[in-house]
Amino acid sequence: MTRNIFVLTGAGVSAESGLGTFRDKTGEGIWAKFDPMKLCSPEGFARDPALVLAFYDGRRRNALAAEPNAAHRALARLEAELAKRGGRLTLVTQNIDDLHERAGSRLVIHMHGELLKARCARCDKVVEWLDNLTLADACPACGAVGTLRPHIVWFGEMPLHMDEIGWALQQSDLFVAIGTSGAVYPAAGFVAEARAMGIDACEINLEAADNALLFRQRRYGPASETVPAWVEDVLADRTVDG
Ligand code: BV8
Repeated sequence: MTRNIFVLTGAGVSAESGLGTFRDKTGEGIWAKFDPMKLCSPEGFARDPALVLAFYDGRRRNALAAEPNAAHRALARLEAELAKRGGRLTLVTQNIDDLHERAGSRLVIHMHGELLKARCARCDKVVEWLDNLTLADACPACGAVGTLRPHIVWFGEMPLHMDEIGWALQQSDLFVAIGTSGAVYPAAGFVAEARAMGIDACEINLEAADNALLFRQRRYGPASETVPAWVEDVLADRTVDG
């Protein structure tokens, strides 16, 4: 029985909840419409903070209006069931929505930050933020005005919780990537790190990701179907051959 499972999720797990992905083949992805360097980088924020804040305001509203789907719920169930059996699910997400939490997952590591939080550039405090975020807003912790930014990791910035992630990966006996294109590092490199440590790897995606060849097990289809089926197989101990 696989007991310590490390799951990395990407935008594909939230796609059926109506939240956009970034790079899908149809060319409809977020980065096909918007320039990531203008909207998802510290340089872009310095150049035009109002534009970046408005971009994330729209995504925050969408995330708050979205509902978790069967894939989110299946991962919450897996976490609870593994804990009952003395195992552990480490859920690391590249996503900035809170759908994993709203589906019932208790331990979610947001390596690219969280849309529903803001961070003060003056006192570095992270605060919950559910409304639009503007330069006129004051930091609830230190009172400074105009120093709040989304608590999100932009390109060129250090992802969060990397030490905890590295430790959890080393302790796992299965690495599973769900709904991610394998295009953004260092997350895209986790599978190579797992394989180098002799940890088995499984890809669950709509279609093969850029780094698909590194996965021994592969399951393709919409996450709302493939993830619940995979969780059933894990809990019934039927996943040895992928
Ligand atoms: C950093 C912010 C230094 C929030 C994002 C090598 C090593 C290290 C860094 C680099 C490197 N090479 C290049 C870099 C720099 C850069 C990078 O990787 N650039 C890429 C473009 C080449 N990386 C960075 O800058 C990172 N920081 O490197 O710091 C460092 C170095 C080493 C160690 C530590 C630190 C910071 C990266 C974070 C940037 N922030 N987002 C936001 O606005 O959302 S990244 C952006 O892409 C997204 O936010 C998302 O988090 C991320 C990954 O995208 P995916 O989640 O995979 O989404 P995508 O659309 O691409 O794919 C969706 C998948 O779902 C597809 O496969 C699709 O088929 C599938 N799908 C669709 N529908 C469904 C489905 N699957 C199932 N069911 C469905 N229904």
